Amino acid sequence: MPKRTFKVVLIKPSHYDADGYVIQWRRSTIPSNSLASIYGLVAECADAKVLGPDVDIEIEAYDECNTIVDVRGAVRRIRAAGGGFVGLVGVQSNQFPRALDLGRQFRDAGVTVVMGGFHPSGCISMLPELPPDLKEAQALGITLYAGEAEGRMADLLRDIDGGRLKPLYNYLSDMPGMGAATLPILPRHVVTRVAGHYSSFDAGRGCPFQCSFCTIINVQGRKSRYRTANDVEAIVRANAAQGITRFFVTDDNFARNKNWEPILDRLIELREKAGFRIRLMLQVDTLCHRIPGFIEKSARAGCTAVFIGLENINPESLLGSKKRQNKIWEYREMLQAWRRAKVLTYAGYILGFPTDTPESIARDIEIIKKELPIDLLEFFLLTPLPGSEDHKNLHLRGVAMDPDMNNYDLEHVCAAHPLMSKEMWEDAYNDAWARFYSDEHVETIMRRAAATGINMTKIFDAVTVFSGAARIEGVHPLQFGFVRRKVRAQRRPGMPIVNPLLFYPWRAFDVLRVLWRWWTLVRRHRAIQAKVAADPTAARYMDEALAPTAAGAQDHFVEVFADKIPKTYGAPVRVAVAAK
Ligand code: B12
Ligand code: SF4
Repeated sequence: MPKRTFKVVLIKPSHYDADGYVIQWRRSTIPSNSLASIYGLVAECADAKVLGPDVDIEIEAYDECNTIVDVRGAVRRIRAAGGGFVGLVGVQSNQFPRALDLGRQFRDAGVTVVMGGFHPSGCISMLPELPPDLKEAQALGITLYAGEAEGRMADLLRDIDGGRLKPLYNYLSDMPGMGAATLPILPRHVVTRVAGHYSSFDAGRGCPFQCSFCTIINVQGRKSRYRTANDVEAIVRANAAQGITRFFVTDDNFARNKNWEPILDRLIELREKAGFRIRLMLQVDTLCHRIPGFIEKSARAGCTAVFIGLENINPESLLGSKKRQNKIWEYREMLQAWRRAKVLTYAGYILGFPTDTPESIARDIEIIKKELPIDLLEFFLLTPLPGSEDHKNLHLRGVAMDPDMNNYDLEHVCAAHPLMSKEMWEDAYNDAWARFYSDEHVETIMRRAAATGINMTKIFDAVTVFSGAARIEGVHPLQFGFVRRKVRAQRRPGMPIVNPLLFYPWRAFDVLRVLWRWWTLVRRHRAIQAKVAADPTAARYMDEALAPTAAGAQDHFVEVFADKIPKTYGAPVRVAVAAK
């Protein structure tokens, strides 16, 4: 039987900056796990010859954050193969407009397009009907895929190949088990476009908590679904075979993965007995330090950095968003526990809860700087993300929200605030970055690192990126990369393609301006690092954040917020007394 090829082109779209250029870099800093998941699923179908013994399934994978997508080339290759499709992968709300623009170009060329990810899934899971933007996608002939694709990819490929593709696939009410789920994987040439050659996997999905700003629980559910230790080992071995041993574990809350211990034990075994040089970045909640052995085993398994959903220090804000599990009186102890394990802490901090004002935000950040031993703090604007309870409630009440999904990147104000105007809120966001990453506080961060044995090169790199990403590049550190690219012709539709004679001089100036600002920032941070290194007393540095809490004593900031902590809430007695 003559062979034929079915070409699958997977694209993880990026989104547009304020000038309408796609946010992309020579090297991105964080891998796309959605891309790895879908690649793994299609690769499995290719190996299993699900379209028949005579059909070779060929896959290309592109993360637009680190690769310029050649639409015409992809169309040519699909046509030359005689069949195939484009998968727009892991499309978040902020990436939806870009995904739609890419999808439109492929549809204009008559290519089949399927789009999945949190925007379609979140909207379909929470809203009474499809929002206009998803209807627009369908009108272009783009198929929407809501829910998870594990165990279902072969059916989709057969539908496409057999000309039976439906406009919508909705599996939201049927979450696949993760026990023997297909493993996420990307070929080495895709992984190496991420700085540090990090790959990723999700060791589980689902989170038991109920934060009202969160989309995850409504898309992936509140029940912990998890991979086995054997499967995690297989992921590590498959990557290690291509020379990749660094992983971002994308579980939103690895501490609530019911299988965390067997997984960590297996990784420890691979590191300590089989010599794998595994490095992990984990995401955890603020109660993880209470789980016996969790932090110690994470560190032994190779965890060098941890993202913590701190979100806020004001209990009123935390309660208002149903983040009841965050106990502020335990923050310092939890952060110190990670520090003892020599793991870098990144904490997410949300600005714009209903009682926030520019003054209260500034006050709270100063408190954090002084009292909490956080290495990197990253700021987000409270945003009604499609798929969250907050978004659903505003939508049902008919409250105005920004109609441009490109702005739902947690860096733009998308809805009104009761106490701050849009400008005040934006200023408070910009001020937060400047305030936390002031030279004075960068010195404190470095002194704390030197005194507690945290790797100084890592702290220098991380602090410099976090300090400069928002302020110099105008993007959140989670979207940051090295060497920004702006393609003249890839501008957001509706914005003019600039004449080359104007574009290239502007771009040259833009590059030089940004380089100069990075150069001055790096020099300042180098000088601070040298000052700390030259200080003979550096190892003995101590401050309020590093000091152990005396028995029965309460952190100053906990006393400040004592009246905001409900008496039934499990806070130590002193706080309740102070609240009277
Ligand atoms: C890892 C992660 C990142 C990583 C990598 C991105 C990625 N998608 O891999 C980084 C750090 C880059 C990132 C950045 C951001 N993120 Co993020 N991220 C995540 C996280 C924790 C895991 C993503 C993941 O791998 N999920 C597992 C995969 C397998 O699930 P999935 O993408 O839904 O894919 C499945 C299905 O949707 C479907 N599917 C998906 N695509 C396709 C395509 C086809 C063809 C088919 C058939 C099926 C299909 O099948 C897949 C397998 O089952 C999620 C939360 C979560 N639990 O998912 C947040 C999440 C996706 N991020 C979110 C946000 C807001 C952001 C940022 C804007 C935050 C910021 N200020 O920086 C930026 C966006 C910038 C950018 N350029 O990506 C939101 C998105 C919500 C929304 N409505 O848009 C989420 C849901 C978290 C939240 N706060 O609620 N993120
Ligand atoms: S703890 Fe994190 S993942 Fe869980 S509901 Fe809250 S924000 Fe979502």
